[in-house]
Amino acid sequence: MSLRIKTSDPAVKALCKVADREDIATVFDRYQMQLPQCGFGSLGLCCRICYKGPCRVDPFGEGPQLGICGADRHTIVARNVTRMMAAGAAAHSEHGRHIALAMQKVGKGLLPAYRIRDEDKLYRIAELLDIDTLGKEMLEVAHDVATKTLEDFQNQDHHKGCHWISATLPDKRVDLLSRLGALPHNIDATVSQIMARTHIGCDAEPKNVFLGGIRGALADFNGMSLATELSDVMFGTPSPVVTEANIGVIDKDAVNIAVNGHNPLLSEVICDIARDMNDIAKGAGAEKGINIVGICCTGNEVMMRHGVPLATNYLSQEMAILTGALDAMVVDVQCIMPSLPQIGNCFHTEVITTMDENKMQGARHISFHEENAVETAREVIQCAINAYTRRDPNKVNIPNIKQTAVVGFSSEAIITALSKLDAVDPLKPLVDNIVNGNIQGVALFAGCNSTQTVQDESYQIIARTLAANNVLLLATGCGAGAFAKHGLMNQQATEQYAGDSLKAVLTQIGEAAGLNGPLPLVLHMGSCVDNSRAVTLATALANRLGVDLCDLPVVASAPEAMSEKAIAIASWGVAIGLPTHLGTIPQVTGSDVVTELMQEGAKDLFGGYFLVETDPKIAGNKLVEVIKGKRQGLGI
Ligand code: NFS
Ligand code: SF4
Repeated sequence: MSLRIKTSDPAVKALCKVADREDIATVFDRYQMQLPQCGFGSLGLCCRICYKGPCRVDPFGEGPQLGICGADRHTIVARNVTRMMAAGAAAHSEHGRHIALAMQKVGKGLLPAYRIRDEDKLYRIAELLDIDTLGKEMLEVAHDVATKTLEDFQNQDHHKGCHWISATLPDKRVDLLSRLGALPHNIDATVSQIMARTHIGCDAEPKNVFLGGIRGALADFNGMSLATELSDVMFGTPSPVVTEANIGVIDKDAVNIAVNGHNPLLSEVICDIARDMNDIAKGAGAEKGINIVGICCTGNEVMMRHGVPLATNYLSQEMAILTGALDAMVVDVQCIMPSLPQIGNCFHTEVITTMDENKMQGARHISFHEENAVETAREVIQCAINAYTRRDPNKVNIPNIKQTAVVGFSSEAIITALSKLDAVDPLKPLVDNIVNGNIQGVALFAGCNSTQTVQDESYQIIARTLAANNVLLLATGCGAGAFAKHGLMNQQATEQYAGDSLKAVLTQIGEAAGLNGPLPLVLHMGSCVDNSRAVTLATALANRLGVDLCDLPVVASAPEAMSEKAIAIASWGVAIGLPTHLGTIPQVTGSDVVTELMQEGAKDLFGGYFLVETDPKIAGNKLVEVIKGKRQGLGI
């Protein structure tokens, strides 16, 4: 079994045994059934853009070299990867739009389930977006901030860029992107344009197609920035909180509800209402009342804001049901496995979809709208309590595996911690330690889990290599989940793995911030949309040093990139100037033109580039070298 189950997570290994015993197929079994995976698809050489196809280009040069319409390998590969960037941008930006529209309604007093929880941040954003606040009520300001944000979905003037990109990236970078024609003027229009230009018989010049894709990736960045920032205003800006992660957070004596997906609009209200309904759960026999646990990015959202424990990350979401003690899994949007309802059927677990545009066969659907948020949350929780009464104690098997995780390091939280060292100039201690080399550089881990690798393994190996070399580590998304589950987001990990000078700095900041010890080895910045938090920090550093982002000793790594969203994130990472490691091979290698464009070509244009390396040990060392090179460039 160990060969078949591609994971490094002991809890997942334990639960796969249950799946075997009960003859339940999991993601790992379905992966095996797909082998060998199609070579044309893996290289990006299969085109299904029109019904004359599918067309495939022979990678060895022996069979056909052109699709029926005449498209060659470079056009086909460029169109495929560019469409992925657009899909990623659409996904993040839909999430952002949903939050912005909700905030607009909050501003009008129309959504009693929500309020403005971080007024300071609201006013800071208003200033950033150039919104006049004089003489306005707070709710009016919220309405105006949301309305101006929504202009990023509506502006038709090509000469005006999106507000959030201009507000978050260094001016130097915005100028460069503008000169390259890579700045989106409108998220929706950019996504539409990519779909249009990659239709049969349109843009067939691979570089032009790819650069159009980069504009889509920057639209993705804009969408996630606004999602992150407005979420903080409505739900609170994260600050450090101690919690636990991995499957052992499911409690046999409680009604267990997992929130899975991405958008905090529903999960926030579920957390609120669960407190009120605890007694009902106890009345149904659950000694400890209601236990909310998180999965994927919704998990990250509620973990960083409320300390809700994280059950698991993307690849192992099915495992939560296999414990036999999960009473309901409530999902919203994105990265939710369609297999969940079938696995739920083998147990008593209710799998509940909530978004009208995201349903699953076999799941119960309870339609969520911000206007009925409280009623929906009550119905969902009641459903879980009812399911609890049907739980079969003989089927309960919760591996007692969990780790302490200190999470919630928003850029504001990091600055607050630093201000304990220098209240007047909080960035100074960080800048000084980077300049003097105590901190060699910064690495942001982002992205998913994938069956192409061993779940969570590369994250740990690369992080340990970087930490030993005194690189400060940040993480989001399922990468953050991996670190939390494997005990790399706590103080012991800093003691164990950080290089001496990094340890000294983390200890100094942690002690000053009242943590009685160092900061955790990996700082949890949140969900995938929260990658923008890392950019905020990097921009502050760049501005402080008077350089552009591509000059900083800052790298990104997505060891298990999988989703279209991850492709979009990695692509804007490159576009804003970051060397960006991918641990899975992108489906572009069928075209040397596109492959070159993503590496040397991108480096010439943006300063950032893709670094593809599947071996985590080598990847870690390469990233250390990249950081050293950047330091040399800065003369530090
Ligand atoms: Ni990001 Fe979050 Fe996870 Fe990948 Fe999916 S949950 S938005 S896409 S799999 S990190
Ligand atoms: Fe084939 Fe061209 Fe149609 Fe693609 S767009 S499927 S290459 S004919």
